[in-house]
Amino acid sequence: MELTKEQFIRDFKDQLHRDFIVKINESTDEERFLALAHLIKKYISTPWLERRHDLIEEDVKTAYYFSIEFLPGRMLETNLLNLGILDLVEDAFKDVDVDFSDVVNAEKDMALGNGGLGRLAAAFMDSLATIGAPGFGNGIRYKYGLFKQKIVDGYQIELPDAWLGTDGNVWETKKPHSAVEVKIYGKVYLYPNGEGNFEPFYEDPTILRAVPYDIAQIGFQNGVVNNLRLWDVEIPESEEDKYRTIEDRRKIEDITNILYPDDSSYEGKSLRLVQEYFMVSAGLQTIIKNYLKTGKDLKDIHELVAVHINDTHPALAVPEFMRILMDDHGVVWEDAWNSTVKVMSYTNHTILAEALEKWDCNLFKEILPRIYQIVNEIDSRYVEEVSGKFPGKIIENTRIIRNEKIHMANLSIIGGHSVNGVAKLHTDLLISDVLNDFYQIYPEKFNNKTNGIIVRRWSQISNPLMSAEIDKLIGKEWRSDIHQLKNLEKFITDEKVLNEFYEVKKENKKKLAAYVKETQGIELNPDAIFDVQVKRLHAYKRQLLNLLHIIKLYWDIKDNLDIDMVPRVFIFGAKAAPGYRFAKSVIKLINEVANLVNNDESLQDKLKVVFLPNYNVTLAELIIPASDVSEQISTAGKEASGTSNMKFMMNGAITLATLDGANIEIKDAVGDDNIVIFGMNTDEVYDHYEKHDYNARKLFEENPTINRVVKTFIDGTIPNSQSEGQEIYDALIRHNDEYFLLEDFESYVNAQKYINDIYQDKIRWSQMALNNIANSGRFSADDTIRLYAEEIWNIKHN
Ligand code: H2P
Repeated sequence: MELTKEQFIRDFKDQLHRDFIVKINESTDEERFLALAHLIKKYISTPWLERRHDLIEEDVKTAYYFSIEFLPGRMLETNLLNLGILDLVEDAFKDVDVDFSDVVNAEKDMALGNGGLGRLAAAFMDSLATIGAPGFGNGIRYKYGLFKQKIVDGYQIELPDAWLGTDGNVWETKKPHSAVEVKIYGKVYLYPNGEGNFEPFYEDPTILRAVPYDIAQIGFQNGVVNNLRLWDVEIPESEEDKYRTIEDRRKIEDITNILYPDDSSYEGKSLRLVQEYFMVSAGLQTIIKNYLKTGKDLKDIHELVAVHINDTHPALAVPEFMRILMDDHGVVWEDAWNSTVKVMSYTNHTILAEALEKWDCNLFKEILPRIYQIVNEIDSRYVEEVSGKFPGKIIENTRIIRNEKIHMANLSIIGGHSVNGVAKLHTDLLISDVLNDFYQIYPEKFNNKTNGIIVRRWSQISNPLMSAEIDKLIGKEWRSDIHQLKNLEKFITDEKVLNEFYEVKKENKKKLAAYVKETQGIELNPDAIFDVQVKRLHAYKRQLLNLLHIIKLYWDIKDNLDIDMVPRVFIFGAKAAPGYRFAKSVIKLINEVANLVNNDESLQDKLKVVFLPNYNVTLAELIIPASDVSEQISTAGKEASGTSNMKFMMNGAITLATLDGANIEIKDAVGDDNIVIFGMNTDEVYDHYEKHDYNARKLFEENPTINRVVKTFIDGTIPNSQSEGQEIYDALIRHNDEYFLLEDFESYVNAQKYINDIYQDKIRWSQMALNNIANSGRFSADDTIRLYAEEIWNIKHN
């Protein structure tokens, strides 16, 4: 946008004055942040408004991305960068003597997500706007984001993340006039309406008011502003008499209170299903209402509307779309179904059975009586359509209702025209294994879309030092055309350049070390290798394998205090789901091993272990630029894609990885010499499954290193963790090590030794790092989303 520094300073002072009646030098950082955010909203209000109107008026096909998670983190810098005024504002703040980074730090993380899934959804919002595609988000405005993690005595403690504070989210705009009603519970009766359709009659439903809050999604320096719409629940005025006590009201308000309510109880399960339906119904009603403004026939809606089901949580979009078309607008089943399948598409994000949602029919029927009828009908028509054409077993495996459960992935696949995995290997596994039955029926629906990242955020915003270095070498065009990073390859033998990149990394390490010192009181040596694993804590991601290796190093040093090794700092960041006991035990053990190691002077600082609490997007922005080694060590076949792996490589960390998810594509991008691969591949893992021949106890008994390391969990070496140590020992030995840590252990240790060796050759290491940076452009989410736009949604982009 066109703006001078002087004009900006005037606008900003004005905004502060009007919002808070303060002068700039008396204002707090929070006031400054809020005023700046308000000013940004003012700058974009016209394109934001026009965008919506233009799309409706000009009959432009629009994609709607439905996701139960959106994880943008802080938005200030991204918004300024995308508006093209980040440098200008930083500069202006210097002129008025305000520390810009303090203003940035006044923003709370918007953490309406768990990990990669939600972060990807937020990235796609940015990319959609950046490629100028009409793509809007739909989600839930949770009052509490993902819990805030504290570590007390080594244990994870979960505190509510009241990110909205008392004044709400500064980026959002409440749109009460666009509220819609959503019906749940009650009974439903169908009366034939004489036109081949039914008129439903609802008896005693619970009626919810869904109120949208819109958040602008600003494209990168292109004037486009898309919309992310998050839905909040309220009690409709007409229903107020029904809710006389605070307790009654709370039951309704709870619906949008928290992300992923604990679903171990019936109430928790019900709440989750209500959340899913609430978001989907409110979103779809609005989409259809807007479509009708074009004056076109509803049976052609697929020509202007695409709806994306991000993971199975929004799968109710399929029957809800049918319901609205049929019940509210009288479209007959066949036409409604034809449109629904053309409108819907679905992304699968995991092959883990636990994450493929299934709902108990009784619970489903109770909460969503009309939707249940429709799902039933979809299911029986499906069976009718495929029977005789495919073996009974395949039909049984793919139908929606089976064993009194509703299979949401099956609903998404049958009810849509596209199913995609999120990395090549993952899609191959869906096709060959997990969804093979479906593949036989609908091969044309399957496609791959390897994940991507917002390259601007993970370089220009989070790593300004590296970005400046790149500018010096190849000019600034890479900032808007990431593929130009490839030009860095020219410098791969230039020792001066390599040294400079090494120094940049060291500066970033010092910055992280300062944070660790300040928050944890642990001193880190910036010449040590910073070896990092940050991601959701889950057994398949194998943080425990990392810990086994740390224990091995601990014993190696204790055995030989003169051991020749580059000092190593292991850094972890990970939240464990509140009900996930094993994951919490791993956190406890990492922390206790950290205590043991960090306080043992005999190790002479050769080994340090840091667990950074409350890992989130903001912390990632500090950690990733400071990392030397990127731990991507999941059991082959289990990590659908991974996206932190892409962020690390872009920041010049060397990937230490199994052949899993997008690691394989990173290897293809950088070449075998610039990545360190270890462990079993997917075929070998599957071979164990087939032959049932894995024997962890044997490895434990026959391999002295494994034996010693694993026994460390139960022999008292690690203090204060007897029961957790026993639990981990049991998981590995008594329960036969589900994720093959012990089988991959040797190979992992060797890979780590190799890392230790090459790090000593500074030039070689820096070459590898530079190669990674130069080849990271292919993981841009802008490119990924272009493929979604072209191959799945058929929407236009620039
Ligand atoms: C999940 C997968 C990742 C994938 C991401 C986005 C569910 O994220 O496990 O492999 O990259 O979706 O597609 P996560 O584990 O980080 O919660």
